[in-house]
Amino acid sequence: MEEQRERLEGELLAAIAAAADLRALEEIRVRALGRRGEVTALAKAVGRLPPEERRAAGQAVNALKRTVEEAIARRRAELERIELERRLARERIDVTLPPRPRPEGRVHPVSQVTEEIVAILADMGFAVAEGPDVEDDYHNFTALNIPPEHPARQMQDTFFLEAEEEGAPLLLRTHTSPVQIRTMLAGRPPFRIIAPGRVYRRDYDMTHTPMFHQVEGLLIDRRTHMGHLKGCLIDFVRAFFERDDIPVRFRPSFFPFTEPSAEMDIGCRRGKGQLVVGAGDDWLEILGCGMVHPRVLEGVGLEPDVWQGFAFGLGIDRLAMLKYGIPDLRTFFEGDLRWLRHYGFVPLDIPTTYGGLSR
Ligand code: 2NL
Repeated sequence: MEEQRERLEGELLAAIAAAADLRALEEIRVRALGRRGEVTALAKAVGRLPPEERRAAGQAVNALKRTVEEAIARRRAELERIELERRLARERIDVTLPPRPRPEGRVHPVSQVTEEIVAILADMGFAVAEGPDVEDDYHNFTALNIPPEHPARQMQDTFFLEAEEEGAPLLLRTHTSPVQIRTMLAGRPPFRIIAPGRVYRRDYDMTHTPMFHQVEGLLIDRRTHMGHLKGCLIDFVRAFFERDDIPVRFRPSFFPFTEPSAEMDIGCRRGKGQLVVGAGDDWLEILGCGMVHPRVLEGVGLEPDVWQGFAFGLGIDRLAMLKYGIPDLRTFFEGDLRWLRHYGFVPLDIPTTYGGLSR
């Protein structure tokens, strides 16, 4: 039996040393120390020896078991270390490699400029209001004191939908004023709202597209006067063009829904087919405005002796062309990705409250 033990020890230690990986080592462990393992069998055989031999033989088999267990534990630690080193070598990454380019969209100049305008006016306390693009005659015209014979109502300006029933056909809104009418009809004064959105007119050339974008503002409160209108709009254009020395002037004008009405110009310089805003001895019209007409106030149930207000309207697309030097309005809506890559903005370039960009 002693002979058998020595042979087994030699074989097992050699096999353990030669085990190439953890799985091979585990197989050896089961073959030696498992329930039907060779060392286990030897231990069982001790019980069948004559009593005087058992003690020495038992101690020898126990010693063999310990020797084999220790050899397996050492080999396991060694194999684990080798495996770890192999993985560290194999999985090494080169942190100096350039990142993979990710496809990234651009923000359309109209969206960018809308966000800039909204950010400035929201800072002054205006809330954004929205409404439907498909409107009716009352909200788009009548409530705004636009009489039936007014040229703005006629076929060449307005897109009318095919009438489904008798009566006035629905139409595509020609300005965002109906949003403000709806807001005033639904709520109670004071009001301080802006309505950005798409508007539609039958027109198409270098500077007109049948769909374009507008922001209108409306403020209704007690004892509101033209000084409030001027202060608000001067602050607005200076924040928008990011120049606080920009020259401004108000010229008398006419809109059916305001009285008095005005147009606001900013200083500019023209020459060699280019236009520089914010300086020079020439003027550029940028928005229309006025004090809300008493008939408009009465129409939405407000008493003109108690509540007054001012309103303004501006074209977003034209302001985008001016601020970012885009020459042809028609290119805005062609959906050309090369155009968008050139004129578009990096996402998350959020306008700040003072009118600039965050970078
Ligand atoms: C322009 C002129 C303007 C308004 C829009 C308005 C709205 C209500 C009542 C009174 Cl609900 N007025 N809006 C007022 C003055 C001018 O727009 O040239 N826009 C491009």
